[in-house]
Amino acid sequence: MTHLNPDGDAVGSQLGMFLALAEMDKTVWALASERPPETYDFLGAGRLVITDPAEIHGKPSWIIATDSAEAHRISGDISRFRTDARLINIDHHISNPRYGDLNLVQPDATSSAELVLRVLKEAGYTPSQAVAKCLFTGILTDTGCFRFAGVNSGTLLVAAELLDTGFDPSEVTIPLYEEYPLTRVYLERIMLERIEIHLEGRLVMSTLLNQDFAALDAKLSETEDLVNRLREIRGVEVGVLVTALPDGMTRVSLRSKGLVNVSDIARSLGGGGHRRAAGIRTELPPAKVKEELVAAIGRILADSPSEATSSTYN
Ligand SMILES: [Mn+2]
Repeated sequence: MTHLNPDGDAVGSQLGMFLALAEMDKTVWALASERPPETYDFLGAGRLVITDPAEIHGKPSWIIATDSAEAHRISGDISRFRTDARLINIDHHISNPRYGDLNLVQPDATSSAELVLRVLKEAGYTPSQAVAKCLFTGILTDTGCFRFAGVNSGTLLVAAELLDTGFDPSEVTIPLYEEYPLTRVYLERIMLERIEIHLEGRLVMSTLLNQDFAALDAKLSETEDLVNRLREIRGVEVGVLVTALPDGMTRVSLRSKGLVNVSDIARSLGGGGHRRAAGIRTELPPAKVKEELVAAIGRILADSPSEATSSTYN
């Protein structure tokens, strides 16, 4: 299992664990409420993900959730198995309440994929190329290709170990970063056009509306990591992308350079995540969410004035 609206680490961790267990001759299913986004078709194994729990025969004795910060964020209906199976929670979100019967929650790991590899190795498993590609995908996407805070020599050593299985890394990097669909570029253009500068340039927000996706025939999954473009602006402490979803809910993606702990802010509005990357799904309308965020982030930044804010923006 992994989380709803899966990102690269979610898909990579789930498929990596799934393929490895299959290679170890375990009876295993990969279940989710939806197939992984097309972006990850290059991993191949995505087509093995089932969406109907009725396809699972017998009584699984274990459920493994990877990269899911909370039990209710797990994608796919596990309720019918929950009484017989024990739940293993493998994750690196600091907000994870350790909802499993067994928990491997390590907030200092830069990806869940790294933790999946650690568990598999403990079990005596040596990664195949197929599994290594899945886990490498998780590491690349959750570290912004080794750029984000938290990356250390350990991260690179894990990546090196995966590459030593012999796959060509361009099989991962090209589909992930060199082949964006045009619709994503258009979404990015809309996001950039709608930039709102707050708190003297230290908070940048933008909004995508349901109509934008309809007009472009774009998918929500195509916005993955677009919000990073907002954080990477000089002087910005927090970048926020607010997306109005078709079901009337509002999705908020927050990225921080580190001064503001966006995991705390997300939690105060019913979400969760990491210090520098967090998300919220809320019933509040976009305008209201933005108002709350300006207030909350403004309170934090008021305590840490920056010298650089006086003249850059007005
Ligand atoms: Mn992750």
